[in-house]
Amino acid sequence: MSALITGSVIASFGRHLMVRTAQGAELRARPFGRSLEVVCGDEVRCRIDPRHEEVHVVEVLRRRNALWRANSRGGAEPVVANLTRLLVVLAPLPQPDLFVVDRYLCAATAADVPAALVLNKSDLGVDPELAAELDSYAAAGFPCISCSATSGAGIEGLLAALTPGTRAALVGQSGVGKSSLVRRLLPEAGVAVGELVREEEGRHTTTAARLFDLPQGAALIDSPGVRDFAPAVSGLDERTLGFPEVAQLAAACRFADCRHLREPGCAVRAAAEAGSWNPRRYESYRRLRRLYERLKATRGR
Ligand SMILES: Nc1nc2c(ncn2[C@@H]2O[C@H](COP(=O)(O)OP(=O)(O)O)[C@@H](O)[C@H]2O)c(=O)[nH]1
Ligand SMILES: [Mg+2]
Ligand SMILES: [Zn+2]
Repeated sequence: MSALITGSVIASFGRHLMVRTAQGAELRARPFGRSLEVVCGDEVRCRIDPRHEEVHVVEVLRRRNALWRANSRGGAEPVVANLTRLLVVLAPLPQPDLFVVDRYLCAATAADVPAALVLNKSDLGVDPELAAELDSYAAAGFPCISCSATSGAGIEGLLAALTPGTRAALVGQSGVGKSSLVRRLLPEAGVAVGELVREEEGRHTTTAARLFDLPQGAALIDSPGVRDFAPAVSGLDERTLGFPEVAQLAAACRFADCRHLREPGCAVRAAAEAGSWNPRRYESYRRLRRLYERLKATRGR
């Protein structure tokens, strides 16, 4: 017989995991069985097989929450678990895809995790158009921390958000500076996932994330850059899809089941047309609505 131990998953790359035990040992592990989905941030129970020197995760303890994304079949896949905050990172360069930002925010709302934006590379300057978009986000309840991993400007604002006990995940497009921010906050961090990556060579993997403990008692999860992201259908509020502005405006729609597209008397569409709600955010809502209906249909098949 082998012992069962509990630990935290501090790195995940596909089915390659790093588990930290309560004693602080870091063990390479794999999920036991095909159906067990384990992600960075999970609390797990492991079985150590001393003969084969293998560690198997046999159980994922109940998650407080998780960021769920939709896969191509319309199903839900966890990305990271047990967060207290989602930080969606963007930068003047690469050109921000705000529709991706929006969809991350919707996933955070679905998970009931407070989200904020981090505008990195502030040293490159922020054009008025992007500044106006950031104002819209702030009005919707998503404040923005502006900083530069390179120059260090504004880093104290990011640190202030990482109070003791916080567990925040950095997500966003590749190249926005997520890993650079971790390195700025924790210069000795390096790229510890490298080891896990090599083993997986030649295989298709979709998940890689790494948790770092910060000296002030917060933890930061760095995640791989994405080109696109869609929140899982199952967790989204059918009415609002996770847009706080829709939640607020929809009270004045003529129909209780308004989808805020072509319906007569739609207060959401009216607000976007009048410009009292950012029309780009409304367009984002419409796109997510189309995706939502498509994924739901796929899932139902
Ligand atoms: N100008 C500028 N470049 C940055 C800043 N932060 C990161 N970069 C650069 O952006 C590129 C991508 O950074 P990286 O941390 O790998 O992005 P990630 O894909 O989001 O993890 C690198 O070439 C960094 O040197 C910043 O604050 N200002
Ligand atoms: Mg990175
Ligand atoms: Zn409506």
